[in-house]
Formats: sequence, C-alpha cells, structure tokens
Amino acid sequence: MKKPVNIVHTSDTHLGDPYGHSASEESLKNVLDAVDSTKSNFLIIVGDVFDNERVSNDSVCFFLDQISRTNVPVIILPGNHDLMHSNSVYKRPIFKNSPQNLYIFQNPNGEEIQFKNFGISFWGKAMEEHSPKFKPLTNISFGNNEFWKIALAHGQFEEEGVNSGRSSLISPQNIKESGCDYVALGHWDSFTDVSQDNIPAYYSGCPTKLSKQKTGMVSLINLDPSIGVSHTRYPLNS
Ligand SMILES: [Mn+2]
Repeated sequence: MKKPVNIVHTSDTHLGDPYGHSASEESLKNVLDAVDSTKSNFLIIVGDVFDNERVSNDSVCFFLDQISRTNVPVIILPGNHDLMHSNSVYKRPIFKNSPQNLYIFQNPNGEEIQFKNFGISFWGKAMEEHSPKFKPLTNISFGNNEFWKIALAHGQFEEEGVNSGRSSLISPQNIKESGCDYVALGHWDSFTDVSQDNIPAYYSGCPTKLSKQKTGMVSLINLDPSIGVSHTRYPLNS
C-alpha cells in the first residue's frame, strides 16, 4: 500500500507582490528546480501562492508555466492572501487550461486528494474567509487508514491558553489529534518546528532567502514504510 515518497513542502510565495516579495518569481523557479534535483514525487504549496486576488494574468501565467515544468502532482492549499471565494484568483478562466498535474483544494470544510499509486492522501481546508471562526486543522478525516496521511493547513499556530482570538488558529491539540504522518503548515515566512508528541508539524517558511540565511530553503519530507517520516531542510539555488 504505502510506497516510499519524497515531498517538497513550501508556502507563502506571494507572487504578484513586487514590493514585499520582489524575488517571488525567482524563488518559485528555484522550488521547481528542487523538485527535480531531489527526485521528489509531490510538491505542496501551503497557501499564499499569490499575494492578492488582483494580481495580473501575467503572474498567473508565470505560475502555470512553472507548474508545467514538472510531471509530479503539485498540490495547492488556498490561504488568506489567495482565498477560495467568489472572486478567487483560482476561479479565473485561465485556470480551466491548467496543467494536468495541478490540484487545488476547493472545499472550506475539508477534502482529501488521494494518490493510490503511492498509497498517500493529502487533506486540507481551502480558506474562504480569514476569521476567528475558521479552524484550518479541525474535523480531519481520511478515507483509507492504510495510506500515508498528510494534512495541509494555513494559519496561526498558538500555544494552549493564549486565547488571542486571532484568525485561522491552529492549536497543539489540533496537531496531536490529527492522526497524521506529517502536518504541512503555511502562513509564516520563517521556518518553524511546531511538532507535537510524535507528530511532525512544520512551517516550511517562504522559499525566498530571508536576511539571516545564505539561501532560500524548502522542507523535504521523506516517507519510508520501513523507516518512517523524516524532515530535512533543503537549500535552494540562488
Ligand atoms: Mn497567510
């Protein structure tokens, strides 16, 4: 059932923001290069792929061209900058001609995207509204318990008892109760490990080089039926 799988995990590219994220296009290219050089089987981008819903069609075309550089499935979870609502960038007609390997979560209540050939399932809630009532990592369900279980969630991790009332909160309890082999998080530009008990949970951070780094980075997840799950950080060309 479960096969060995390599996944590249990134988030928060913010395409179409020439001011705050001027290197976003170069960074996405570097991510696609990394998918190739690591011989990965999947690429997951956990929200804020686009900076806003007014981005130019050129930005969207650039994105689709990059996705078409690979044959591996590319799985997108909409975040608070690229919400899945009536004016969503993902609802533009141009997406009707998407590359075959592009998968976008649509359902705000959560859905699964399964790949039987690898014995793996990805679960996520497409954000419709960035609000305190949206909980990105609750009511998870997987149809096949024999598959690798990967959850994607875009939101704000917060320790128990803080009770900030902020939007799209993710709690330690949500991660513990997820029952996942790996929880892929997005929303934060900086890499952060928020693993709980035996459940690995990481913010990959954005793929653009931050001031204190030598290069941009992605998270590389290796799932091996005999060894288990490992997470490493993979430096991008720059
Ligand atoms: Mn965000």
